[in-house]
Amino acid sequence: MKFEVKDMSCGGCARAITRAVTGIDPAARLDVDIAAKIVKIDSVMPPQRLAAAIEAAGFHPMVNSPSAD
Ligand SMILES: [Cu+2]
Repeated sequence: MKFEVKDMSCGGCARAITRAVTGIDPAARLDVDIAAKIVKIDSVMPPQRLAAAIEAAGFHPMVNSPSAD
């Protein structure tokens, strides 16, 4: 699952997002690219749950689909 998080701007944001996601799925693996504003998540949780957790941390994730630009 890949999200674009445009309002993520620093390591603090990345940590907050990581905490939010591992809060709902402790086994989740994240790959955060702050410069590209992309968060890749390997998790058993459905995408909408992951997005909701990121939103609850104060960010605005968008599903990054390769077919939409
Ligand atoms: Cu930040």
